[in-house]
Order: sequence, then C-alpha cells, then structure tokens
Amino acid sequence: MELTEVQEYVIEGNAKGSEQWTKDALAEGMDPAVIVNEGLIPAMDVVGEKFKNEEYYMPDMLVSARAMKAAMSLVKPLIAEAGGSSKGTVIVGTVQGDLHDIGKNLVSMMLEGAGFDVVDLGTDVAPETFVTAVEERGANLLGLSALLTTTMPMIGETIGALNEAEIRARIKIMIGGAPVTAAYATSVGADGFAEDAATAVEVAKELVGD
Ligand code: B1M
Repeated sequence: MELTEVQEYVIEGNAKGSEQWTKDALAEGMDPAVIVNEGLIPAMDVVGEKFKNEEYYMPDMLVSARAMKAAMSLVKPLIAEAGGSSKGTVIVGTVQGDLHDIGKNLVSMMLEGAGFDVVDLGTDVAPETFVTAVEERGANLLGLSALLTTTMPMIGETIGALNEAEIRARIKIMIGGAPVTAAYATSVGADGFAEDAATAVEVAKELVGD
C-alpha cells in the first residue's frame, strides 16, 4: 500500500477513504507511527500550503482535518497501547483563542504511547483553566500548543497566570506548535520546546527526569 494514497485522501478531504485505507494498512501490518509521520502529517502540510496559496479555503481545511482525524482515531489506540507503566501526568491544551488541535492531539497520543497519563483540556483553553488543572491534577508537566502567531502570546499569558498563582515552580512547561520556536520558549520562560510530536516525547522525558 502506498502512503501517497492516504495523503491524497486527506488532501481531498475524503474521510471514508482515509479511514478505509488506514484499516487496510494496519491489517497488512503497517507501523502506525509510519502512517502518522509519513502519511498524515505531510498531507496536512500540503493542505496548509494550498490554503496559503488561496487554492483552499476554510471548508477545505476542515474536511481535510476530518479525514486526518478519521485515520488518527484508528491508530491512536495502537500507539497508546505501546505505552507501559506511567512516567507521570501531563496536562495538555491549545491556548486561548486557538482552535487547532490536530498537532496537540498527536503530541498527546505520542505521550500516551510513551507511557504518560495525559489530561487533555482541549482547545481555546483560558490561562485560569490551566491554572486550576495544575492545582487540582498533581501533574508533573504542562504542554501548551499554539498554531497561530496571534495566539502565541497566550503561552506567555498562561505562564504569567501560573506565576501569579504562585504555582509555576510546581510544574515543568513544554511548548510547541508551527510558529513556536526554541528562542520563543526561552523568552517566555518555558522549560522546553519541541518542534514535532516525536521530539515532544524526548523533551517530556527529559523534563520529568526519565
Ligand atoms: Co488553520 N491556520 N486557521 N485551520 N490551519 C494554519 C495554522 C496556517 C499556518 C495556514 C496557512 O496560512 N498556511 C494559518 C496560521 C498563520 C499564522 O498564524 N502564521 C492558519 C489560519 C490563518 C487559520 C484561521 C485564522 C483561518 C481563518 O479563519 N481565516 C483559523 C483560525 C481559527 C482559530 O484557531 N481561532 C484557522 C482554522 C483552521 C481549521 C479549523 C479550518 C483547521 C483546524 C482543525 C483542527 O485542528 N481541528 C485548520 C487547519 C487544519 C490548518 C492547517 C492546514 C493544518 C494544521 C495542522 O493540523 N497541521 C495549518 C497549516 C499547516 O500548519 N500546515 C493551518 C498538522 C499537524 C500535525 O501539525 O499542528 O503543526 P501541527 O503540529 C505539529 C507541531 O507543530 C508540533 O507537533 C505536531 C506534530 O508533529 N506541536 C507541538 C504542536 N503542538 C505542540 C505542542 C507541544 C510540542 C509540539 O508541546 C506541548
């Protein structure tokens, strides 16, 4: 089975196609991580390019996102299953004002796969909601995702809210998302930055001292 086929299904927004292709690929023994990293993610990059070039509009991005999610829902349990005993609890969420969740969900999935317990707060998460979760969940790590240059400052706002609540020292913070950089992470006082889901696992392990 060719990975270009599932890429096409995602690019054209064919959720039934991407789901069936993924079912067949898994039945043939394809590695779920290969499906994600070499099939689904590159396809979303093409969708982003098309949007930038005004070949695609919002509805096109949405149907592609749906096709990606249909495939991801099949690989997620398999990646999570590989996990093993808990390495600690991670709270993850996309910052306030930002509705992008595909990357954040991938990071969650890979963290679960690596043996972390993940508490996913979803998208458009207010700084106070992160503060409450850190206070209540006893987590060792907080993961903040932002996909828009306009919502990136909410990472700094969230870290500021943790400082104000005097609980910043309780938790390590990892950040990521397409516009986020290592330099930005340093500038807002995050403990770590990861450019993709695989690196997020490495950084998370380092931050919790695994
Ligand atoms: Co939006 N969008 N979008 N969008 N969208 C982008 C991000 C954009 C780059 C497209 C473009 O112009 N080329 C652009 C942002 C420009 C900018 O700010 N610089 C953009 C825009 C402008 C918008 C709107 C403003 C459009 C509008 O309304 N005019 C709007 C904003 C809505 C909002 O959030 N308030 C909008 C809406 C949407 C949809 C809802 C239609 C949909 C999201 C659906 C969903 O997520 N459920 C959507 C999509 C699908 C995209 C693109 C095409 C794909 C994003 C994606 O899922 N990528 C995107 C273009 C692109 O990035 N190629 C685009 C695949 C995913 C696996 O990668 O999310 O980068 P990514 O995650 C990676 C890494 O970044 C990293 O690991 C992940 C896996 O490797 N990572 C972390 C992510 N979070 C991490 C956290 C970590 C560590 C690593 O630690 C905690």
